[in-house]
Amino acid sequence: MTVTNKQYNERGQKLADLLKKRIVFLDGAMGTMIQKYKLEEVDFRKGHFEDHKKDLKGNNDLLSITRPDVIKAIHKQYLEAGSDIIETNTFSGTKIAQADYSLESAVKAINVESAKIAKEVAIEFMKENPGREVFVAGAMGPTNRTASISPDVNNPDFRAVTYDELVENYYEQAKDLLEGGADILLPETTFDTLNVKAALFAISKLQDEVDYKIPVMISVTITDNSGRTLSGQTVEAFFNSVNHSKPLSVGINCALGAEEMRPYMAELAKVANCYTSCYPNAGLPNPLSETGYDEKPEDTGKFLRDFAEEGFVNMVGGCCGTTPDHIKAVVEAVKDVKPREISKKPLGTYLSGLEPMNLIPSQGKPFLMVGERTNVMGSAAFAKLIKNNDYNAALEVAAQQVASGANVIDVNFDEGMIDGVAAMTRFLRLVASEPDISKVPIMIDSSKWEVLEAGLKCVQGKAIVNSISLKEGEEKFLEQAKLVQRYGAAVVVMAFDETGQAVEKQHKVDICVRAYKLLTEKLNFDPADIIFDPNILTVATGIDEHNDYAVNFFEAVREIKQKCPGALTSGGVSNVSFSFRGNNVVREAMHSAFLYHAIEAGLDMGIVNAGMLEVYEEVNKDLMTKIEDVLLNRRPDATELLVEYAETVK
Ligand code: THG
Repeated sequence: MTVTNKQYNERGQKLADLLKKRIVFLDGAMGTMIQKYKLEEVDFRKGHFEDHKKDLKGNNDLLSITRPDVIKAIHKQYLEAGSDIIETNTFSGTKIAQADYSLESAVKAINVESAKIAKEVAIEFMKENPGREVFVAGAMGPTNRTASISPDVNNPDFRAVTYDELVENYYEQAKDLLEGGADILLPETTFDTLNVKAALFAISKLQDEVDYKIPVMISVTITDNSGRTLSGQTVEAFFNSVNHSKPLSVGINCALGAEEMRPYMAELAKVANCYTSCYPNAGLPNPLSETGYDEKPEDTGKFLRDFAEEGFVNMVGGCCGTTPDHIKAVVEAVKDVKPREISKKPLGTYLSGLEPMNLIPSQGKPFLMVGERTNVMGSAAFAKLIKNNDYNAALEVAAQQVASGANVIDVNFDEGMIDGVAAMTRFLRLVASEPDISKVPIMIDSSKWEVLEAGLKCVQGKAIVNSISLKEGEEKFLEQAKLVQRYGAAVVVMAFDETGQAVEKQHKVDICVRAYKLLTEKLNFDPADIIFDPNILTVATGIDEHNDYAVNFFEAVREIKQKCPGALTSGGVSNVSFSFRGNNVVREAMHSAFLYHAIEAGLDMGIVNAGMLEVYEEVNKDLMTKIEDVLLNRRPDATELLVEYAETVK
């Protein structure tokens, strides 16, 4: 993630200046152009891979090494056609992708050489064309493996690639592209958001190691008219998943022609608070045409002009099937249209599963219900299913929570007999293949950092980490928070500090204010991604010191909302009623009364048993009075009276 205080270097600044002035032009397809050279097996081997055991024809990235003359000529043609940005010939420049050819060893050279030759062409072009500023974008393809989809239908929790492998591959590629001279990094043709999140994680690591701000452009592929990525996300859900990286631009490329992309570009333009890009294919594939695509340059130009006039785009270019003629036509059609104005996103918390889940205060945000039942600590039944390895039935629990109205599901495997990392990984991978569950964001719940991290490596959406705290001091807290930010999640911060769990209102508030300052000042953490949990503790226990526990929570919420602008508050609601275990009538009524007062104080979300909440107004008046006497600590004998009453409604 490039949340950094560093400044762009000279190239990045020039690009930023250009984007303020006008629509910027990308190049067109590399593959289509390579095809025109009618290259043979020898061309792919020339001087470097002569004795390689596998066929190399079609491994286009190698041409940067074996036929740099061809790749340079193509770059040059695009610049002459009017492209401001050319993409390096590195779509498959990862060990994962090169494994198909047993050419993992060529990856470094592919990236460094490709960036070098693109840069050479760009520099030469600028010399010959004073006044033109052109840029090199280091292309980072999606690889040929998906991190959130199983390639084996009979084995839905199998993955052909892990998040860690992707991070390692992308880190290497990004570093080598910069070393070769790329001005921009461009993870593109994203069909699985988890893959691109791994790329963004890698870029964020690299960002720490370079002394300027790296411009990052992200491009997603909307596979068909469902308007979703291959991994099932809508455009807005995707945007919410990647916006933590503070990209220069987010756009759409490949799979569709401009005409089919229109509704998705419209949607993206509406939600993106950064620049937008669009580089469509030359229409839909036509197997009868020579290049596989047959949209005429004028038509691509016409469609993209419409996008420009509608204010959908800041950058346009072409993907599969497009040629320098297409780019020329696009430039001609679009050059005098003013660039899109970046949308101002209202302050809010923007989460996602397959679908977006936005909490926007200025738009009357809803109270978010987080389903509590997929928690081995909170449900004996769920724990039993996990221990018995009955993951199908465990998924059913999650589906029921969502069907009952949970807007998010809390997932927890903290139990001595369960391998938390393995269970979290397996469960979340299975959840990923159930759209009825994975449409909502996930709250990854554990007291163990390694389990939280295992969960973060499985979710393509913008998730919530539950939780971190100051329990082990500031250094650990900030270290974990920085990682949460890099993974692109929101975070629950519990009101714990070095002295333990906060019980009194003032202690709760002080911890949250301290955490807020640390997160926003030291890490530039988005306040809307911070969710404070000031500890819902059990009342009516018979111990006098517990009588103010609910009041302390309500008052802490009220003050935290004031002192930590933009941050949210949450709590585990069912904790409050533990002393009435076994008496669901009293518990459910107590939960609804608790929520009524907590929401009034400003609570934004609660972990609840979705579908098992009494409607406040419908609770028996006598019971409600006794419950509120307890919650609001209105009389010294409140507990006694409620316990007495509870006996009658068991
Ligand atoms: N804050 C945050 N996270 C949390 C909590 C919190 N996560 C866990 C917990 N507290 C919230 N989740 C639950 C889930 C279930 C119950 C309570 C809290 C619960 N379960 C019944 C019981 O134990 O009696 C059900 C028993 C059963 O069905 O077996 O009450 O505070 N950030």
